[in-house]
Amino acid sequence: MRLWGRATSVNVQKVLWALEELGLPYERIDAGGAYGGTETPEYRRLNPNRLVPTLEDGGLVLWESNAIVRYVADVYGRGVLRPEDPKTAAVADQWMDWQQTTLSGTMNPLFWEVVRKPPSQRSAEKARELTAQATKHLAVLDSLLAGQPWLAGSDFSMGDIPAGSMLWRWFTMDIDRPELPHLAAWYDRLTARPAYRRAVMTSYEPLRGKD
Ligand SMILES: N[C@@H](CCC(=O)N[C@@H](CS)C(=O)NCC(=O)O)C(=O)O
Repeated sequence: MRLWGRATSVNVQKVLWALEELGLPYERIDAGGAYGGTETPEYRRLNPNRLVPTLEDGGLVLWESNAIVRYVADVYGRGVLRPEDPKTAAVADQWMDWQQTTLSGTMNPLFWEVVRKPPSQRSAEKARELTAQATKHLAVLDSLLAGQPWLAGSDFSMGDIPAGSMLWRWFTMDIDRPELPHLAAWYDRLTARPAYRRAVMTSYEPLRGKD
């Protein structure tokens, strides 16, 4: 398998995490951000959006990080990342869509406000507003996790990967985080996974904006 995308991208990290969980061999090619490479005709043929990640596997070319995680889970991770029970798999799917349609809508702007913008362009008020919005979404996870260890139920699954990938930033960004004890306990469980540490818990200093 060949994966295009810089390792600092949260969307690339989802795929890396899934591959690492399953111990699959892969080659990663730096692309996007400071590495560029996404505007070439060759890359555009792979991914017309000119974004990362893109995965190539045996003639299949796939983009959209969550679709890639689903594919990897389906083909290489049945019963490990993709729950065997269709109802449990549907719940895992639900949380993956929720991350893409709901959580990332506030977490990405928050990361830009606090980390990616040069200090002179950051607004403390905007950061507080975005933190409050993200907290509302994360409180949904906190309530769920009061009664179960993982998003799809009793076992870790692909459903934990998209939202879980965003938690490293949430818990390390310079913001005033409210107490969400069950979310924090889930984060602790994630950080105990070697694949999470390798794929997600990496420095985002190269992304920090400077004046
Ligand atoms: N919905 C897409 C979003 C992809 C996306 O926005 N990727 C960002 C990195 S997280 C990107 O390629 N940005 C331009 C760049 O890094 O050059 C996915 O989940 O894969």
